[in-house]
Amino acid sequence: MQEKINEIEQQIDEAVQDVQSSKSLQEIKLKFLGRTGKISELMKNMRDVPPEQRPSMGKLLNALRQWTEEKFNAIEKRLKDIELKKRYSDEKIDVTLPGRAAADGAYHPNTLVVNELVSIFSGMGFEVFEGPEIENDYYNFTALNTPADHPARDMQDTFYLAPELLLRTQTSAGQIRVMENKKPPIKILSPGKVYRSDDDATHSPMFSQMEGLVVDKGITLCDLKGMLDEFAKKIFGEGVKTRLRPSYFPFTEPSVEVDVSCFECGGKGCRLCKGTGWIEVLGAGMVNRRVLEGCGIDPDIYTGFAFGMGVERIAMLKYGINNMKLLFEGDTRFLKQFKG
Ligand code: 2U9
Repeated sequence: MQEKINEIEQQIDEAVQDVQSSKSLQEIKLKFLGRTGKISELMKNMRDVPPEQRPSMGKLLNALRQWTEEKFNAIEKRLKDIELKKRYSDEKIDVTLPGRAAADGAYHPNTLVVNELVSIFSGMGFEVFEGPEIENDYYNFTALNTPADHPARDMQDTFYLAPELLLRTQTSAGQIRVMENKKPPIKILSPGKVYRSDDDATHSPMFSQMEGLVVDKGITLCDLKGMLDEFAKKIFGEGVKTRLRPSYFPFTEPSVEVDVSCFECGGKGCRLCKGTGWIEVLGAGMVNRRVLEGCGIDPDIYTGFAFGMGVERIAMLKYGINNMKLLFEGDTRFLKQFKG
């Protein structure tokens, strides 16, 4: 038996001589200490040993097992230390390197303008109302005093989805629903996308509008002018004045176009205002009495004013953007210039 033990000890010494990793050590360990390993086999053979020899044999085998376990443990510890050191050096990170900054986004100029407009008009008591982008003919045209033979209904201007269904051409369509459902006083602001079959250097088939509507007893054009003065100062600067020029819209009567004095040259005339000292920014007017009537509001008791503007136009003026297409292309080189 002693011979066998010596032989196994020698085999173990040889097997672990060149072991390089704790994984291969584990494989060697199994060969000797595993359930079917050499030492375990010897232990199983104890059954065949005469009873009087068992205690001394058992001692020898236990000593062999202990010697083997200690040997493997010592080698395993040494290999694990080496492996850990290697991992530390392989996975070393230089904590003094400057951090990689997270790329932060920027608001689109349209969003900046919409947020500013909502803030200005909320401050004046307007509530935001958003209607649907798919409208029917009644809300988009008929209720806005735009009869069936009106050129604005032309297939060339409007995207029809079905004979009665279309992409709204103005956000006023939604405001009709408010007037149908709510008694004055009404004071609402309607931001949103609108669609027109138009596509050239200054028109896009989809653009953003901001419309407002005020209906109450005794509302006059003076109220409109006063509110516009306030609005112009807030969005373009304190020194800015407004002027109204007569115009025509089917849904307002009288209708006006609103200019602001040029905030670039102070009104003396420059490239921005094309030498006129004035810049057109929006359309407005007193709500046509037929529109009020159609919504069940008595125009002899109530009057109202309404206004509408193109958000892209305001953004271009405010930020000096000379090409409208930049607002639709999503080019990050352009967009990142608007970081707050
Ligand atoms: C209701 C009744 C009337 C909204 C108005 C304008 C004048 C106007 C244009 C500006 C540039 C549209 O984006 S644009 O092409 N809009 O000039 N909009 S009055 O009038 C209304 C609104 C709601 C019930």
